[in-house]
Amino acid sequence: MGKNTEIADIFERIADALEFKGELVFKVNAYRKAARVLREFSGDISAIHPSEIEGIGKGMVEKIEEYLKTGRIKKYEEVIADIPNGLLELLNIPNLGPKTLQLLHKELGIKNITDLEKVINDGKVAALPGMGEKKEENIKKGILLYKAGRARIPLATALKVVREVINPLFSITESISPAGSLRRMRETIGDIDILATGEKIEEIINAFVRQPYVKDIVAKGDTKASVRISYENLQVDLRVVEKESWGAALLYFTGSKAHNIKLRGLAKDKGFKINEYGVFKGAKKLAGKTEEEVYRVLGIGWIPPELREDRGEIEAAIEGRIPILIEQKDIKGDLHIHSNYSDGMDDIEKIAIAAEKMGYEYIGICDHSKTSKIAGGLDEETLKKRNEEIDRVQEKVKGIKILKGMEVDILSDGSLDYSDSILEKLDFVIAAVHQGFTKNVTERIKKAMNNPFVDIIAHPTGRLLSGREGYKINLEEIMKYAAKKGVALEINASYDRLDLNDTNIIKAKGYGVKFVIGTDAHSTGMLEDMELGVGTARRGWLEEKDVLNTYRWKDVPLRRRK
Ligand code: DGT
Ligand code: CA
Ligand code: CA
Repeated sequence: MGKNTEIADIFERIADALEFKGELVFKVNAYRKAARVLREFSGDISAIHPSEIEGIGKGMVEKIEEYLKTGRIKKYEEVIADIPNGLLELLNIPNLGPKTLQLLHKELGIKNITDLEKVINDGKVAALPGMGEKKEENIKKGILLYKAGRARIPLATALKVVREVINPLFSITESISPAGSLRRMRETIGDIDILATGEKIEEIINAFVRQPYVKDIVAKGDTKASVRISYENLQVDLRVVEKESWGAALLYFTGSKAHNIKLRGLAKDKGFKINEYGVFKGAKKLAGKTEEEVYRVLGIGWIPPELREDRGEIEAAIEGRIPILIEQKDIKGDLHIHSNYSDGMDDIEKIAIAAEKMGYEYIGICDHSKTSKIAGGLDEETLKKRNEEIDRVQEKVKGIKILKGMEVDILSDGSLDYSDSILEKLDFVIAAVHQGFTKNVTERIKKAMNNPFVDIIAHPTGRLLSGREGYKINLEEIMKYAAKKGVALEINASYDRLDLNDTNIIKAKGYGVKFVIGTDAHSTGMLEDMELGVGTARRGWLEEKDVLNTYRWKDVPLRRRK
């Protein structure tokens, strides 16, 4: 929401426009990279000289200065001058690249999604040179994914926003908390719900709607308000409730709806009534001040929000078997971090220092292997150099153990991208599918698991929240095989992945699978995605012992140690 994000957005749009126009890849990427650096940068960009930010080139510095001075970037206005409004937005549709978009625009005159849907339904796209039925079908699928994705925002974005909204209200409220799907840590969020309590209700509501990032006030009453904020046009709802009903209201507005309905049934069986004000027997209020109190009068213990999906949690609570869920503080290390030896932005020393500050005991530097050329994959020679660099940094940074890992490609025949003699020497290996998403993927992953030096399978389904369906696989077969071979499955915590997701984690745990939560960080800022992975693991009912990177390094039960 700050200037950094505004400039990053413009840089992204310049990159889209250049790509649409068929500009050289390195020029396009320069803007994308600068956008990424700006998003990661946590300071106030107007307070420093932009050239002080690492990774921002001279040309970009000039454009940032221009924006800070004039509020615009001329280059942006130039490149979009001859592109119709809204056309570039279509580049967010999966399976629709800039070249195809250019073709559809030129030949069929499409300017927006409605045009696009129409020409597809009329079969005009398949008839274009170089297109065909299959490509048309893929774009059609992409539109569906795009529409489904647009309606909801990623958890990571919602968490960032809710913190900015809540922080300025802390001092004037007695309690304030996210509610709804955000508190339950769902992977995507429809709208953001916030609940507060405090003496000065009017002051709280007024402070909320007067925040600088509020674009529109959608509704404003005595105890609640809804606003649209400038960031991604999101809607945020705030309700202020009486102290006496804080727990009942928090429970009600956290949901899920299915969980609430089950609870209502439980209350009814006892002859009680439950609503957002409390639990009542006739006119007598039995509970409402805290969530614990509400659950207690219903005869059960407190249920963590991440479990409240009516997936058996109420039955489990009745029988006293709600698990003690894994927490962020249980995590002893992050085993999936890319350094600048492959496609990460930061050097090993910077990563080690950042991770040490987070309180980790160890980290696994995990770069791409040689076949992943676009991702800067390491050949054997470079891998050797990187490992020597790790030894050098380890001499300097002593408070954290730096492990030599690799994210090794599973090739089209299921073999691995390095020989066993190299894999054996690494501290651990994560195997990953990065190409051939539809070709024999189940068999390839199983074959990779036959290699005794494969400890972990990365992002097992390959789906992206922003709209990529993932590999064509039989996931259950992979889960069973992983359990049999003692290979851990990753919970990739990267904001766009969350893979495995909650429901797959529950299934995998049922087969006896163990897990590793890794951020797949490509910069030190992204190490914080661990929170998303832990939230997802909690939604998957995982306990500390289910997750290998909660162990001290010497005790981590890696497959190669068995
Ligand atoms: P979202 O926003 O689509 O990601 O999902 P939620 O779960 O945040 O849903 P939302 O914002 O519509 O409502 C927030 C909570 O309020 C929801 O989780 C449960 C509660 N709630 C809303 N409507 C109803 C309802 O009709 N009955 C009951 N029992 N609870 C409701
Ligand atoms: Ca909501
Ligand atoms: Ca809502």
